[in-house]
Amino acid sequence: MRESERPTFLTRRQILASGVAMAGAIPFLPTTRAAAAPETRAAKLRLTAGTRTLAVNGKPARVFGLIGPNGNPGITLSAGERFDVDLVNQAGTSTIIHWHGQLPPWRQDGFPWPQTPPIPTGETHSYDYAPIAGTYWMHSHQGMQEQSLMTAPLIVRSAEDVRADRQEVVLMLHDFSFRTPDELLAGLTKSNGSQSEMPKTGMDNAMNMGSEAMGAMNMGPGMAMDLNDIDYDAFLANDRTLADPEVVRTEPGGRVRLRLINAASSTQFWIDLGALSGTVVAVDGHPVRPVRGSRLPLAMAQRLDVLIDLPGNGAYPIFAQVEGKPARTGIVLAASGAPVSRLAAEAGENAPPVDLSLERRLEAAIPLAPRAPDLTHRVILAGAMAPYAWSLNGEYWPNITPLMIAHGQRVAIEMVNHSMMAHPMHLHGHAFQVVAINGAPLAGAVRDTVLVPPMGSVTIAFDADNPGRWAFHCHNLYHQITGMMTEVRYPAII
Ligand SMILES: [Cu+2]
Repeated sequence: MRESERPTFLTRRQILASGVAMAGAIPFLPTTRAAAAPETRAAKLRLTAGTRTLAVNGKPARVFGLIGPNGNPGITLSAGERFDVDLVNQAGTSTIIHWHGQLPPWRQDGFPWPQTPPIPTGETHSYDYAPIAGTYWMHSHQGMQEQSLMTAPLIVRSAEDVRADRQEVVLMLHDFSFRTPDELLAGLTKSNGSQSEMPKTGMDNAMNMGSEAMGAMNMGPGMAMDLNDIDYDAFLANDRTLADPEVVRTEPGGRVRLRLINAASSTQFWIDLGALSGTVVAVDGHPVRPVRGSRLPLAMAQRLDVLIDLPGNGAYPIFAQVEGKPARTGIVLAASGAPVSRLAAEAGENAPPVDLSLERRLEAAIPLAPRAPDLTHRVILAGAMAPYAWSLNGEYWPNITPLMIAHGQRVAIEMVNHSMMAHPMHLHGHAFQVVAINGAPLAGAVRDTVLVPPMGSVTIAFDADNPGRWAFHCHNLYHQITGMMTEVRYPAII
């Protein structure tokens, strides 16, 4: 029997009785102390896993949360600061938090291996490692808590960020349902064929698309891409919908570094800068050669750092539109005093499927040293909507055969997608470089999550420099939970 992964809902009356305001996100901890400057801080940073109440579509929703030392979601570290954190579990259930994209020793990675079990409620677990700078995030790796918003930004500022003196704006995306994750999963896995309530649409969702993914969709009779397994109730940007978006007041000069994080469990977005254009300078925290753009695909778990110089003292919405749908969410960048007009919750047309159009243009600012792989693992990605199950090399987690690698090796993993869904594949504990798409070599981005399109292939390479047990999985939570996860393991782990 699966433990319910969602805190129980409060009724509107209970919310009112509790005195909780109905608008916006309510951190569950009072702000009792400000974060001290790192050089004077004696104690570890405190991160609390707990529950909180959001207002979504005018209704209260009880969700999880990760609240940092200053009362806001997540953690922002100063340049050079260690990740020296006490994680306090006040969630009322056991949890374990993964520092997505960071490269700690494997026992601090926040994955529920037998050697590193989840933290029981009421207990505290300590972490201490040297973080890598960039836009990262944290999320539960326990059950499906991630869908119930046990997620938060993890921002590690660099000395260069400090020198650049740009206004830093974090935009974190979620998909939200009033149904529990268990209910959502049951809707996908019920095997009696009555999946009609699910928006599994193939060509329906794929209308009006001009992207390269059209090629994959025209593969023959009966073969259509699948998008958006779940019919969500809302899409959130910094915990809010477009009906009541966050308005970030921009500083004079309007020089912004936008840190975009797709923390959604099963949704991919197109970032739409509207009238603005921006310069992508990092993906998944790792710098790339600058690329200009105004519509940018963002697969699940990926991040983008975009520099934007606002052209005037106006108000500029930053949209994130769901692939295959008109639905969108977002925030507004607005100069002090600039009026903010109401924004339509839907775009005029469906967004195309998220694709590799940006990925092909990316080049790592700091690529891997040239070297032929010592070892290449080939991994077949497979599965289907009915029955709903997803596999790697025909195996379903936890019944898997680890991919063995050895310290010092240059390792390549060729991921070949035999399914009609795209899979955002994430490797723990290592940053990899994208070195081929559909067999064509490229010197692509260094990152931690890459999308493997339907019937396509992507090859990644990395240096095996972090011995341990590491999860390697699709970051669509429903694919992962139904099997699409394996282990990359070094021998002789202690
Ligand atoms: Cu997947």
